[in-house]
Parts: sequence; structure tokens; C-alpha cells
Amino acid sequence: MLKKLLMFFIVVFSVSVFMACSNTTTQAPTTQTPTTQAPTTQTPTTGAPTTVPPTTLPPTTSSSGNGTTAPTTVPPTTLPPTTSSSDSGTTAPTTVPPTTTPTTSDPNVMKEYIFEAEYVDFDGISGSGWSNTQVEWGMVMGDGETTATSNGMYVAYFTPPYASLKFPFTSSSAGKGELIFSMVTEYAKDFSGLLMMILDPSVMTLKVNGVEMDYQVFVLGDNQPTIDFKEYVFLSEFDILEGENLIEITILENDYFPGRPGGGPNVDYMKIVSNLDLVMDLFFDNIEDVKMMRGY
Ligand SMILES: [Ca+2]
Repeated sequence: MLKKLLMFFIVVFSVSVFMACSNTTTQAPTTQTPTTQAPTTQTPTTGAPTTVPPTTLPPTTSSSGNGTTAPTTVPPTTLPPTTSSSDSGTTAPTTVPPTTTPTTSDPNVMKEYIFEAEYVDFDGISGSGWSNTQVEWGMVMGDGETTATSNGMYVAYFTPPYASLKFPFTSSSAGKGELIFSMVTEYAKDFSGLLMMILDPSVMTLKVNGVEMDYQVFVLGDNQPTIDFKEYVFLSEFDILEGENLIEITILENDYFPGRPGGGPNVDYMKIVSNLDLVMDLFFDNIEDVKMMRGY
């Protein structure tokens, strides 16, 4: 009986050992399989993404590059024309000067021409003042620098019977103009409490190219020779001939200067406003010549 029991334990032990060995052996290959799968998995996992990205990136980068280059190229392509436009804009101002130059001849642009009274030809004329008389360039007053008139000079002693101021000018074509004189008077009469000279054709004649013109203008005199010079529109529109033209003003006898044949206004300058191209035919064009003729 004991011998049978011992044999039973031996058999059970042997089976257990066998079973143990069998489990270990089975586990081994089971473990090896996943171990083998692991590297197999790593390879494709690592290979796939690593290979794909680089392969994909270059073209992607190229596409991006091209995409980036494309817009970058477009702007420059667009810019040149824009810059050209800008250049054209810059060229425009450059074109303006020439446009401005012809503007002088532009019949649509009005221009102002000044003929300083001190630059007329005083040969043979003379006039009276409050305390003396002056002949020719002696009728010009002002130092040409500080005297508060245009060009620092003006004409006084503009009295009859020998005072007549001539303003010749030439025009490149026939047309129209506005005639203005800057004047003030030292001689005035009392008109209802106001001291003034009513300058009209009965006191001073105005001739345009030999034809006496009708006009009426009021010149307020305050007995100050250089204060309150103002512009007076004698003719809002008059005919200008092609070539030579002449504006002439002459003082007639009047009662504005007690004890003398008459009084006239002081004259700073004549102005013509016109779209024509005019040239004022000045006898002198600088104050030094006037001073030399005047003697001081
Ligand atoms: Ca003047």
C-alpha cells in the first residue's frame, strides 16, 4: 500500500514538472512572437512617417516656395506698373512747369501787367505842386526803397496844362483787357462834408489808342501824397489791338487846386488785366535810371 502511494506521488510530481516545463516552453515562443512583432512594428512605424514626411516635405516646401514666390512675384510685377504710374505722376508735375510756362500764353488764364508810372517817358512834360513846380523826371517822388508805394516811387505834380502820362504797350494779338490805375489825390473839394476829387472825363481825359473813353470814378483825397493809394477800375473792358497800343491820361483845367489851373491825382502805376500776352514798353525799367534823370 505504501509503495502504491509513493508511486502516485511520483507520477503526480512528474506530471507537475512536465506541466511546468510545458508552460515555460509555451510562454517563451509566445513572448518571442510579440518581441519579434515589436521590431517589425517599429520598423514600419518609424520608417513610414520618417520617410514620408521628408519625401512629402520637399515637394510641400517647393509648393509652399512656389506659392510664396508666386505672390512675391506678383507684387513686383504689379509694382512696376504702379511705380510707372507713380513715375507718371512724378512726370506730371514735371510736365506742369512746361504747362505753366505756356500758361503765360494760355488764352484761358488772366494775367496782370503792371506799368509803374515812374517808368513812363517824362520828356517835355511838367506840373505844379503846393509850393513848387517840377519838370520831367522831377515829377517822380519817392526814394525807390522805403516809400510806401509800388516800386517805392510815384508821380506827383500831375497838373495842367502840360501833364500827360503815356503808357505804351504791345500785344501779340487783339483782344480785351481791364484797365486799372492806382491813385490818390492831394487836391480835393468839399462834397457835403467829404473832401474828395471826383475824377471824370471833365477833369482827366483817358484815351485808348487815341480814342477818348468815357468813365467815372471817385478818388478820395486826404491831402496825403503817399497814403491811401488805391486801385480804381477805369475800364472793366477795353479793346486791345495786336501790336502797339497806347493808354494816355491828361489833366484838364479844373477847380481842385486853388490858385492853379487845376489839380490832378498822384499816380503809382497802371495795371492791365488780360488773357493776352502783353509787354509794357517802359522808358526805364529800374529806379537808378529814374534817379539819375531826376538828379537825386
Ligand atoms: Ca510806382
